Amino acid sequence: MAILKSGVIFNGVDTQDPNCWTLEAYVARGGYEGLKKLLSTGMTQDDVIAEVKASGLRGRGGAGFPTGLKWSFMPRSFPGAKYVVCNTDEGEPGTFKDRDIMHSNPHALIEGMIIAGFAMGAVAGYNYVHGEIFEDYERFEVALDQARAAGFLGKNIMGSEFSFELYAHHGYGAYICGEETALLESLEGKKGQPRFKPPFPASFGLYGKPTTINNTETFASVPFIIRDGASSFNQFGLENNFGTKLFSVSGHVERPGNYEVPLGTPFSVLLEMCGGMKDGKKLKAVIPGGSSAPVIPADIMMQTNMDYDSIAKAGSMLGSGAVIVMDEDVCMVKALERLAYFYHEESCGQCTPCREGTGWLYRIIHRIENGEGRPEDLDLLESVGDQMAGKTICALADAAVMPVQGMMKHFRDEFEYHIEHKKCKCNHKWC
Ligand code: L3W
Ligand code: SF4
Repeated sequence: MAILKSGVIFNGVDTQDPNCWTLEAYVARGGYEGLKKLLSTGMTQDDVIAEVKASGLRGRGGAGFPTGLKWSFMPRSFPGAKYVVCNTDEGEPGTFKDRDIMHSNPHALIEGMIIAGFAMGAVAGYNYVHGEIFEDYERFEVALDQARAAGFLGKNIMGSEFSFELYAHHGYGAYICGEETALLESLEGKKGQPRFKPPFPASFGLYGKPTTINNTETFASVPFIIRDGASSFNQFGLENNFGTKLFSVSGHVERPGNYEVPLGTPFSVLLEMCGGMKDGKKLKAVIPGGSSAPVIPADIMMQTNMDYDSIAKAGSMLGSGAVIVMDEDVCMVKALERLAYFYHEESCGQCTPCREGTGWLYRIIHRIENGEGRPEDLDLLESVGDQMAGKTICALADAAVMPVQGMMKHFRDEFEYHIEHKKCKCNHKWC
């Protein structure tokens, strides 16, 4: 898997070295210097949060919420336990960056969580790992042991007054457990179903205590910010979109993989880094931020930069940074059928519009794909989507509707062709 050795998270990491993930290798490239700095220079909780705020780091799990602001929501003088939780429930179709962080640089995540624990006065942290990630979960456990043995975790960390423990928790592979409150339910040993928000986890989180949940990539960016300062982080990216971002590029490119580039990098440059289009085919469209993000046609995408604001302007979202590249041979009806099936399968079922709506979306698209579509089906898709979006407990229903809306906006003609001719416009032998 290709990872650029530059930027914030993979800076200096030789991913070809089988020992690049060890404590020794991490320390040799400046690891745990951020933690040492804050403990030895007398930085306060407010100082750390101010530095993270100044960096402009935004949540890398999908929503892009400002990290420093989220940390500042945690009550200061709460009498009981507070927690930090890492969301490594990486399950969004197209996303495979967080497991790579655990694979090649797990101590960056551990150090980031320790710093977060310090900043928010948490007694413990939990890393919730997707149930289908096995080897990297085990590696993370070993990295935790290494950090503990070196005195970076546990009581009186590095001889200071600060104590913090960190645990890994293996999920069972349900996509919905990547939704932060479903994750908390699952961590508590219950069925992983989202809670109503508010209250947000900052006031009512794990075991009802104040909790901050961030994505793996978000935590792994923090050691760099504390060690080198917010201004160093600001050298990457642009206003409102600072830092580097890991993009999981999949689909029809020559070299799929994770690429860490500054936010604001033109998509055309990212595509070039991936070796261009596979077999010299033409680019048809791109899903720029994981399966929930609306598709963007090639002509718009080639003019778009990879940052939160530019992708939003192009009518989609950066999400978790999963870039799905589709060539001229892709049948959009088939592609959407696959996505609709995923959301139907993964709905937790507690809200009627999502439980029933995801099923209806799938069944309508499935019959169009199978040459049994009716002329009124496209309006029906729209109307089902309208009954779902914004009407449920969590964002999964919206996530199921957005890809449909994107396809209808840009590739409606392919769906109309399927309905009228009862077959695919592209006429490929596999359609
Ligand atoms: C306190 C307030 N806290 C917001 C917190 C909130 C959450 C964060 C963002 O994610 C995205 C979606 C997909 N007081 C607060 C507050 N917060 N207001 O800020 O919250 P929100 O509601 O904007 O977003 P969200 O529901 O947490 C939705 C993406 O997540 N997604 C899939 C992601 C998949 C992966 C993966 O597989 N690796 O990350 C699916 O929905 O992009 O936009 O922490 O508590 N007033
Ligand atoms: Fe469950 Fe869907 Fe409701 Fe989310 S929107 S809580 S996944 S039924």
